[in-house]
Amino acid sequence: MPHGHTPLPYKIAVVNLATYSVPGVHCAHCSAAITAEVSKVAGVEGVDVDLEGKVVSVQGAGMSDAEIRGAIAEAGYEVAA
Ligand SMILES: [Cu+2]
Repeated sequence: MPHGHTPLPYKIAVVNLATYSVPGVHCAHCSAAITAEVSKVAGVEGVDVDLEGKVVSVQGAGMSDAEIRGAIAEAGYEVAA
C-alpha cells in the first residue's frame, strides 16, 4: 500500500487527439484546405487527413472542439461526426 500522497513522477503534457468524420474530403486540395484552416486553431499541433477514410485527425494540447469544427466548416466542409 502506498503511504500518503504520491505525486506524479513527471508532468505530463495534456495532449489531445480528436478525429472528425468529414465525408466531403476527396483529394489533396481538400486535405490542404482543411489542414490550413485547422492548423490556425489555438493548441493544434498536427493535422492529418485520411482521404480514404474521410477522417480528419487533429493532435494538440488544450484545443477547442468547437473551434476545430468551425475551422473545418471555414474550409468549406461539413463534419459528420
Ligand atoms: Cu478535393
